[in-house]
Amino acid sequence: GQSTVLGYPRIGPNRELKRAVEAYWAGKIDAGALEGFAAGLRADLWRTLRDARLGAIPSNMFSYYDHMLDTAVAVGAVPDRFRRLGLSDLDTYFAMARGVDTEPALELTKWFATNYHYLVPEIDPNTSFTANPQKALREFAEARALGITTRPVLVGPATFLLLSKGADPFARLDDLVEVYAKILAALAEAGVAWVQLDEPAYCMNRTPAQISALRAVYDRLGALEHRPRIFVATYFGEVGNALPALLATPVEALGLDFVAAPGNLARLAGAGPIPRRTIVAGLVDGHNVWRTDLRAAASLGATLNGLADAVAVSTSCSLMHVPVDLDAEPDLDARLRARLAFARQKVDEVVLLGRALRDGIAVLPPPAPAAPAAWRDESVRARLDALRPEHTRRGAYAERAAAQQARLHLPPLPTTTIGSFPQTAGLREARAEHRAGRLDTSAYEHRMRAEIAYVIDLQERLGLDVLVHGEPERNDMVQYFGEQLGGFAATINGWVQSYGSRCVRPPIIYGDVTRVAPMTVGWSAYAQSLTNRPVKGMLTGPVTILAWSFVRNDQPLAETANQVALALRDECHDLEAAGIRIIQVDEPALRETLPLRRADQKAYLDWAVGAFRLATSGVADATQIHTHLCYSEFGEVLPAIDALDADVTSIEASRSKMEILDDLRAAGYARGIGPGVWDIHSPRVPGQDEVVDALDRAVAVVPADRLWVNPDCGLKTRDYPEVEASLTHLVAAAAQVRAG
Ligand code: THG
Ligand code: ZN
Repeated sequence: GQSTVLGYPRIGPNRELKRAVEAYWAGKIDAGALEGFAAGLRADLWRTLRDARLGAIPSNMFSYYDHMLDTAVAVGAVPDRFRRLGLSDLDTYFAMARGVDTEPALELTKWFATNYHYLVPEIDPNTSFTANPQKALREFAEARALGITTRPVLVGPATFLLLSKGADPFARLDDLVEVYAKILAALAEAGVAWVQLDEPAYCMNRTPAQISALRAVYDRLGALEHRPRIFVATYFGEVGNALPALLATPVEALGLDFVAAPGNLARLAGAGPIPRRTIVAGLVDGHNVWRTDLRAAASLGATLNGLADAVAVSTSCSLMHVPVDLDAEPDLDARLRARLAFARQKVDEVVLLGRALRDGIAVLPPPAPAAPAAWRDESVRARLDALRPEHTRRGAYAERAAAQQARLHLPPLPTTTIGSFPQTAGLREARAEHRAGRLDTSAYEHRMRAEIAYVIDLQERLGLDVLVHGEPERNDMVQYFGEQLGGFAATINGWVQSYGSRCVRPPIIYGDVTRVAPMTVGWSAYAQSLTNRPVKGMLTGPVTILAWSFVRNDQPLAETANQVALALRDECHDLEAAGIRIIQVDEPALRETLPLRRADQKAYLDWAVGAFRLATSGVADATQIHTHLCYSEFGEVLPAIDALDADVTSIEASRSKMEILDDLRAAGYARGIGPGVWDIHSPRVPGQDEVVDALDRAVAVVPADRLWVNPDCGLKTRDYPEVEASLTHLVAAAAQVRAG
């Protein structure tokens, strides 16, 4: 039985790569030191995989920043605006990733439905593709020097162009394939026996033209005289019509994800006999942290054995989406640990399954014990069973708006911020000292209250209408709730790459979700006690909490979402009772978990919207519900945004020049809206005139009594001088536009 993985975390067991790359950026180490360090990390990883007895070991999965960017460099797709800088190859690479003073970086966007972000290559009719296989060759040679023969991994040409931007990138496919042909020839020359080309973009709905283009690509590459054997990997969903297209080409191996898409089995069975081809079966979940049901996986493997000449066992996708090693979590509850597998443990599972396919299931260890009964909460389940439509419905918007205005007395074009204020080094240190037990709880609370008082006073001085407490007590908007909710576990070292050197530590939802105690009420009520102006309560919505956590796989996502929603509903009640008049429930991840296949999208949006409404509809008409969305293109989910039924929606808009307002109106949205008028992702302070321009464009579409004035995201990554200057301009601009 063959075994392999589609990829592995490159950050290192203790985020070593982050530290090295950031040290290089800070000028603390030179390029040679960084490269040597990276080579050491790669060598450690290959030895780990070899010692685990993994059958086929991948290479070229290392990246200083992002694998799409690496592929862009491998095919020469470096835009002129970066070439012109005249930097070294390494610095040109980092300039594309991070921008320089004179050139903004490539755009970052979501990698399918994961929490990873890739850099979007810029391709235009003049991009002159060239083959630069040096990175793949170098990694292959490094591993070979250790006695390990590896399989280089590249993003496939069709997916590469489908994920790029520019004037019709896909029209450049024929040119690009010639460059892949050169790369494959160079790899073959160096002794590479197998190459992996990833085509996950074919797990989404594709046009017949895109499907036939895929077939043409692999017919062409398959026909090369000197080439490695080709393994085309698909993952994150069902292959659909791409399956017959790929089976018609000469590629030697095809990867299918049987975790995200059990339907791939029926597809394969329906495809007729599959001679002279290896099916690489994604049986171990690369996108979640649970141990595999090895018996079920082995039995699926046996079924596949009957369908294809050869079957290899693999992960459903790269393991880069899970933390590196469960052994780094000695403090987790033993009953939970027994049910978990991180990347290192998943390699062992793949190896075992490969053995089971060859020698029979007797080699498999016993399954994990059943989940403890204490992880169930009957009262949460009873509440969900008793849910009725009225639990997700509020009064008519017109009446709500009147009741809210009678209580809030807001001017037209009310000004506010999204929630967080700068996370200063002092704040982070206070949180860390408290966690380490060196700062006692009362001293810690004293420190946080002082910060809240400072932020409230600052906002009053700046003249904002609706205030926030600034969230000094929060590390991350999901981690904070995960640490307090029952049924959630936090890791100490469970880092997963989010983008570049940045990582997150998603909590693990393992049991029924309960609100053990109020989570935010103390801080919000304290902030409200300092001012007569309304202070917004700040919560993270159920969809975002799920999207940024590892979720249970033993019940539908919708059920877990509703459990989280009930906890938030109770929190809303307590905030109201504490005198909070406005509650913001953020859903920045609403778009990112949208299923890849259109057929699955409606069901997702129905439960996602339902969970938000369950969380927010328990409040009085006079309590104003806000939501905030960011990080993505909202085109496909505009009707769902309307269906959230929030009284006010703030949304990232400053880069899209307010186009989102027309789009939302066209989708029927007719409640309060706060298009971001300051792009907080850049350190630039917007001038008053600039904000006035944006607002002038906005009032042309939205009546002034429904238009809010706010930045386009939280301010935690900015510093105080920028924030004070920008908010001064924002408040002055609102006053100028109000005065007409
Ligand atoms: N929280 C979570 N997931 C997210 C975001 C978030 N996914 C999408 C988007 N926001 C990703 N953005 C970031 C931004 C910053 C960082 C990570 C993801 C970051 N991380 C620190 C680092 O890597 O140094 C570690 C933070 C920590 O100490 O906890 O800066 O907001 N869940
Ligand atoms: Zn935001």
